[in-house]
Amino acid sequence: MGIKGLPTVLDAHAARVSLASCVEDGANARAAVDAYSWLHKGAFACARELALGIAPWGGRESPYVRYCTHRARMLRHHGIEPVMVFDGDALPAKRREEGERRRRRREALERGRRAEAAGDGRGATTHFAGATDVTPEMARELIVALKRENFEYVVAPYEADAQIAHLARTPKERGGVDMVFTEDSDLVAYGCPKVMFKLEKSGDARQFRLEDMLAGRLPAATDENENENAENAATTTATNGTKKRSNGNVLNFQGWGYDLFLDLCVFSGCDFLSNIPGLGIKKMFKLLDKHRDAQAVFTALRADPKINDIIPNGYEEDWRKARMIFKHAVVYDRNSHTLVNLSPLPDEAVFDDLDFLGPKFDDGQAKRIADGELNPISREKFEKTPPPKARTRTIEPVKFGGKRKQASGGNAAERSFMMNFFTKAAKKVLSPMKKSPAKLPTLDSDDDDDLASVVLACEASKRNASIEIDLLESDDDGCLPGTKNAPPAPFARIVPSERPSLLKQLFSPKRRLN
Ligand code: D5M
Ligand code: MN
Repeated sequence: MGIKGLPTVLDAHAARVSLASCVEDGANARAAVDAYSWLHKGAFACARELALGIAPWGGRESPYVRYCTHRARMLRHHGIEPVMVFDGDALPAKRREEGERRRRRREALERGRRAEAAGDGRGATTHFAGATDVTPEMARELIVALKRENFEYVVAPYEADAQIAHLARTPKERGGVDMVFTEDSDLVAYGCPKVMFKLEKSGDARQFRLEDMLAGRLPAATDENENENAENAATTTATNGTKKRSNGNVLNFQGWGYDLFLDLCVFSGCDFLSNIPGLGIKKMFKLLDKHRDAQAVFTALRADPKINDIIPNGYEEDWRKARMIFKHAVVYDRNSHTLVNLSPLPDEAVFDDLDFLGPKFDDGQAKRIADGELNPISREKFEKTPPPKARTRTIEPVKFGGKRKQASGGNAAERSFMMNFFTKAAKKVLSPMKKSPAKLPTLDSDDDDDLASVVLACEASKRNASIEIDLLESDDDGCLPGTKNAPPAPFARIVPSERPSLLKQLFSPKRRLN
């Protein structure tokens, strides 16, 4: 997934921000969300149920739908209107990658089943997480839920990444967006100017700006960023003007343009083309930084007999095609209701057949796909999904980190933990509707897709321990109907029979601070 080695490079150029702080001009911010990246996160936590084909949530909203709608509401709460963007059909160039992913999922499922049969709950859950697949039917379930709350969405004809890049290039008054939420480094390769990674339930995320990276600017040093980027200190200049020491781990893109950066992405290895064996992002960065021209780099590589021998047949042509996908993939334009290229094709036709960009098809059909009416792969009408059963409790308005500003001291992870604790504690007092026994504030990982918590949940269910469901700081009592005392529960955490002190939990050295 994504560009090989790029996430580490980007992370050094990203800064931790709160959602509240990244809304410029006060209001009306819009963000495209890579819906499958959220669906994957939501699905991880019920990976075992999905793998075994069981759905303890019955006819009610699934955990992955609830995960996504909760996050969408969180963005809306902070003044960022999300546009959920779904993947469509696979591009021909991605078939190899998709086949590889299918094989890995099948193997993980097999290993999970074996572990389950051997009574290894922890191992099984880990493997099942690796087997998690998100299907168009799951996406459709989410679309139905999004419609109910008037969230915008669009299903791409092909890659959601290109569709998101299209939204990022569209003027806001015509439905464009200011930023993008994803976990996929491809979005940067597609040229999205502002990409938010690692959105946490606290409302913090890691913000990356392409323009800053290409200007050789690092985000301003704060305690948090210092910690997070410590290993990546570099010769780049921080936005606050301070020089950073180089240890060679940060790539300084000063003087690079987007086109050269895209050359690097394609050379480094992407979903459409593997890298030349032995030549990863750092080596290719050095070569491109020296020659500043992809053709000159090809010439240099071919001039070395050892490298020349290992360059796969047809590599240059495949490289050009892969690069063209990032610039000219076929996307759906919601204004003209037609399929268009992400950016206009060059005047002189480079290839006779441009189907590798995504074969164009009937605009009317593309619209019905975009609207979530047709399955984007089979192009058949989706079966009607029955509405989820009504909840039994009054839904309280969701509060997202409402007390955040009052927090002081500690780093963001500690603060967000404390905020989670306080919002939960406050909910307990303010919510007389709650029938469940008072809950122990659990140690929330900032990263709620943390596999460890999934493993923990599975362990709990195996041991028939009592389970506290921590479904994304859910908007009702957090329990999936019918799951009280009933394992296995998605997003569950163990409520230990012996309550460790809160302070002990908070300052435990085992607690990972992001
Ligand atoms: O991936 C589509 C989206 O789905 C992208 O946001 C990443 C996410 N994805 C895909 N596979 C996985 C796994 N195995 N884990 C977590 N997230 C995943 P794309 O690479 O664009 O096809
Ligand atoms: Mn991608």
